[in-house]
Amino acid sequence: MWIRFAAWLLLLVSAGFAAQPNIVLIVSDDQGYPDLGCIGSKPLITPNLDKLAAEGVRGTSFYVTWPACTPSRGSILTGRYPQRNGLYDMVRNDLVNFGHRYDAEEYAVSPEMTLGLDVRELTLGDLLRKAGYATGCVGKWDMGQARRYLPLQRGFDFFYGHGNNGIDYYTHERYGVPSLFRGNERTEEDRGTYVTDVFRREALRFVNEQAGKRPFFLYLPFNAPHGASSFGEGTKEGEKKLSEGVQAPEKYVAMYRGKVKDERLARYCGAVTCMDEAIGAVMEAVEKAGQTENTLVVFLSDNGGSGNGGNAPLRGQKSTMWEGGLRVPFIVRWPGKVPAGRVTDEFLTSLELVPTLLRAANYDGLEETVGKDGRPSFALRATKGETASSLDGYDLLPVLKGEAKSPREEMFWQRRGDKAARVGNWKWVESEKGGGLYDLSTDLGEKKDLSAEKPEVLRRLKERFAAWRAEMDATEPRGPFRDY
Ligand SMILES: [Ca+2]
Repeated sequence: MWIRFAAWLLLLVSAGFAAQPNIVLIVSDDQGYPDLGCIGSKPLITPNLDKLAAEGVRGTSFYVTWPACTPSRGSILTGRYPQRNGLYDMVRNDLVNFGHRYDAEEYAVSPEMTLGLDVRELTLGDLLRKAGYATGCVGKWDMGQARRYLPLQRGFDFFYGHGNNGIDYYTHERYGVPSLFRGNERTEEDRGTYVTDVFRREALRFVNEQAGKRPFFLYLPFNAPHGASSFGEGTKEGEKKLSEGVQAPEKYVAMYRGKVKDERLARYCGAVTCMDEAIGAVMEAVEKAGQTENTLVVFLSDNGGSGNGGNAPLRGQKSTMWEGGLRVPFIVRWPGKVPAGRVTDEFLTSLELVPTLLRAANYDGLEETVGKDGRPSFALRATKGETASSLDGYDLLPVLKGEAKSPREEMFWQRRGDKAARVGNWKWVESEKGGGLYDLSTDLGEKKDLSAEKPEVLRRLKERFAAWRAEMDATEPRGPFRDY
C-alpha cells in the first residue's frame, strides 16, 4: 500500500517536473531591430542568437512598453504597463539634477539609491518561485538598488549584477561607486574584468547548480550593448573617449575593423558578439545538463538601438516614439512546443511575456477571463497579503505555434509628454520630435503622415489613447514617482 502510494507520489512529482520547463529570459540593452546576424542587413556576428532563431520563432512586430531601459524592463518583469506598475520613468539622477556629477556622499542618498519598482508589484521571480522554480537574476537589474528593491527581496534566490541603470564595463563603477552586487552585498571581486564575461560566468554557475534538480528560471538581462554609463570624471582625453560609446574587448572589436564605418560602431558590434558568445555558453550548459528540450528560451532587446548604425528600415531610435525606439528583435525557442525556423509578423509585445511564461510554468494563480472587448484578459489572483492585480498582456504561445492570430489589437506608449498608439496597423505619434498618423502595413518607415487624409482614423486612435490613459490613472497608485 505504502509502496504504491510512494510510487504514485513519485509519478506525480516527476510528471509535475516534466510539465514545468526551465525558463531562460535574456534581455539585451539598446540592441537595434536589425542587429542580428540572421537578419543580414549589417555585418553582425551572432551565431548563437541565429541558432536560437533557426531552432525557434523570430518575431518581426514585437514591441516593448517604453523606448528606454528602466520602464521597459519593469514591464518585462511585471507584465504591466509602466503607467500601471508606477515605474514610468528612468531611475536616473541626471533627470533631476541634469549634468551634475554626484560625489559619493550625495550619491548615497540620491534618487538612484532610493527609488525602485514599487514593492507591492510582483515580479516574474516572485511568481515563478511560487510555482516551485529556483530563480536567478544575473546582470542589469535596473529596478533600484536600495536593499528592498534588490532581486533577493523581489523573488530571486540568486543575484549577481548591478541594481542601477548603467556602469563602466571594466571598473563596474557609476559616479565612482562600485556598483556590482553579489546577493545583497556590493562586491569589487571582479574589478577589471569585462562585465559581460562576469555575467557569463555567474549565469553558468546558476545553471550548473540548478539544471536537472528542479525547474529553474534564469533572468539574464545584459547591459550590453548599451554605451558605458559610468558618469566618471571624463576629464582626461582617453577617459572621455571611452565614456562616449560602448566598451568591448579588443578581440571582438578587431572582428569588425575595416568592415564597419568607424571604431565606435566596431565597439558596439563587438559588444554584441561578446554577449552572443555568453548566450551560446549558457545554451551549451543547458544542453550538457540534458535540458535543451525542457527549456523555454526567450530573447529580446529592452528598446531600440541608440543610433549605432541605425534601426533601418525603421524610423527613429531609442527614446523616440517611432518604431525604431519601440520595435525590437525577439526570439523564442522551446523545442517541440514552438516550430523551428518560423518568422512571425504578428503584433506582439513584452507585456505578453508574464502570462505566457506563467502558463508555460503551470502557475496556478493566473486567472483568465474574457475582457469587455471580447479578448482574453489575465490577472494575478490575490493571495495572502497581496491584492489581485491585472496584467496587460496575452498568452503568445498559440501565436508562436501558428495556431492563432495575435489577440493584441492595440498598444499605447507614453514617455513624459510624448505619446503613441498602435491600433491594428495604424500608428499615431505625438512627440517633441514630431508626429503624425501612419499606416504600418504599407509604410513601416513612418514616412507618410496621413493625418489630413484620414481624420476619422486619427480621431479613433486619440480616443483609444485617452481611454487607456484614463484606465491607467484609475489604477491603484504606485510609486516611486507619484510618492516622490
Ligand atoms: Ca536599454
